[in-house]
Amino acid sequence: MSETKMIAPAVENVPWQERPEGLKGAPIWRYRDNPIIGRNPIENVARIFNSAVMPYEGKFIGVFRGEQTNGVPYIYLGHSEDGIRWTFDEEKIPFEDEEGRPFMPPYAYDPRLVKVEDTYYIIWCQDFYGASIGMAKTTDFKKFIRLENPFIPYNRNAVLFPRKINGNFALLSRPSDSGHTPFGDIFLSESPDLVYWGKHRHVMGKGSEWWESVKIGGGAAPIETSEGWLMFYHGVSSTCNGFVYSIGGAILDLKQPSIVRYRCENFLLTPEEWYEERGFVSNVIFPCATIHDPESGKIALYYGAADSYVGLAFTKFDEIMAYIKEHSVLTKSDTEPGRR
Ligand code: BMA
Repeated sequence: MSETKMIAPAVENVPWQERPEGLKGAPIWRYRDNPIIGRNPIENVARIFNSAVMPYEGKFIGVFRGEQTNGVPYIYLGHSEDGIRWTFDEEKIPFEDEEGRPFMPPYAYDPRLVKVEDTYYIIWCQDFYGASIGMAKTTDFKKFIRLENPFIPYNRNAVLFPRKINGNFALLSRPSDSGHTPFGDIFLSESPDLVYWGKHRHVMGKGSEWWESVKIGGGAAPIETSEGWLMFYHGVSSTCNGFVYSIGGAILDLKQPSIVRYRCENFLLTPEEWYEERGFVSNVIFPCATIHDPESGKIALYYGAADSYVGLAFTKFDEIMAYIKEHSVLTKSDTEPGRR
């Protein structure tokens, strides 16, 4: 066993399948019966993808991007006994504002779900005179209180760290434009109260390797380890048939996460299966959450596939850390604190 430790609450029932024989490349493998969520999962929702899940009261809970039959995405709550078979509420999440009035953004997509101290936070992309980050909190998954938007437009792909760092909440985000952004780096912002955000830092830019040469964006909430924050993110390359989204891995400095300690030059997973290569937007895999256990080292990674399905993949903590470190290539901007 390596000396590196995962620092997280124990989750004994992480969804799991053993590594298949003959696996090549990065030590990460797909669930054999993927996709775990197929088309038309509930009335008026054509596709669920790019969604985030968490352990909750011995079972699992999640926030799901449901593309309604009118094409507009919104966020739905889902429940699961085993993290694999999910049932969904038929109604959209009923957010309210801090004064108790109902709040329903015109659209909401790519939700993440992160527990910080005793509160669960949902972070997503919504309209704020352009695409921007929305945020809400809940303690019981019944009452959802929408918070101030952290940033002005345009920004997508935000995810909180699962604990405060140096006394502040820490949020990764990807400034963008209002379209299918052909650029994008990951930034870090801090807040003492989730209202005022600052101390913005550049974390990492698009990669020098071709699979992430157009843009990158945050994915699952970073996992704390004794060697830094393990981050699964997405990287995009451009082809004559459009963008291809793959999953990458990096390890950020524990105390100053705007410094990248290790960044894997190879993708960890790239579209290969029918449900990743064929769909509403083909050749997209988009990580949004992990369920992980420090005792067993099991990590289950949830990702959207082809903007149509949810896929599940597995890896072992020691193996993925070793692979990222062994194949790490850092650029100058990775190793800077990211303040100019
Ligand atoms: C990005 C986001 C994601 C989506 C991806 C591929 O810009 O909108 O929700 O999965 O494009 O279409």
